[in-house]
Amino acid sequence: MKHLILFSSLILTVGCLTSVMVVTASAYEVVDVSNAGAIMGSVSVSDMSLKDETIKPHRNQNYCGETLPAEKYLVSANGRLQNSIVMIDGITRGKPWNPREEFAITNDKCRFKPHVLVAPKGGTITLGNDDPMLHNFHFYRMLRDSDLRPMKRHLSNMALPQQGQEIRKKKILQNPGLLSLKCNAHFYMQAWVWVVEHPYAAVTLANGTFTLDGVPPGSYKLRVWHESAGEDVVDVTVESGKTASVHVTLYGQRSP
Ligand SMILES: [Cu+2]
Repeated sequence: MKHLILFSSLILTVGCLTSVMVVTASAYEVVDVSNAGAIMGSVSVSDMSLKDETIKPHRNQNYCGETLPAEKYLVSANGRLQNSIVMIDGITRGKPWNPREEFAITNDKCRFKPHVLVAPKGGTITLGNDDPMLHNFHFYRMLRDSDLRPMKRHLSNMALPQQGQEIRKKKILQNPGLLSLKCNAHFYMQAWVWVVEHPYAAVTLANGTFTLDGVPPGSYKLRVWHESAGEDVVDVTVESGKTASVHVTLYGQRSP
């Protein structure tokens, strides 16, 4: 693969596991950004023939439908990718943000909504079930083994058997990095949460575009990740009062 990816600026090795954690030298600091610039752009996939999978649920079809979109490849007509995560790696100073922000993920007709989320370390996430059937929220922390092969480790598992049920959780967002969310009752249900330590992260829209504003002038590494199309890191320079344009093409498969 073009880019052998390290998820973080510093890899922590614990035993034989390499943890997917971004470690910064200090906590995020809010500074004056009156001289800020912005980064705007898009994420594309190189192989425009890639199509999303269609899932045939093995249970609860009467409520959830005979078929469901896997949402693994949501590609616009011009090859741009929805649900890519774009973030500045390792930035420690910048615009105000609220790390105590609250987020929600719900079950809706056997799909997690939203499918991809960025959320601040230290925030609170509300897990909800809108369906009249049991779902569970099984979070895994995404890791690399000693050969940098992807693997995952159980983080938390909560069952929500009743429609309308909600659970507020802080523990889920305690550490930075990528989380995978599965439902054990419906094998195809999948969502992703990237826990971040700064406000410079976004999920691409249906047209594959993103905007990061209020960025202090400087040179940065911009990380782009997509669950099926892989990952890349590109250089970007932000100048005061200007918008840097970044267009990233991913190569249609997950990074090694
Ligand atoms: Cu489920």
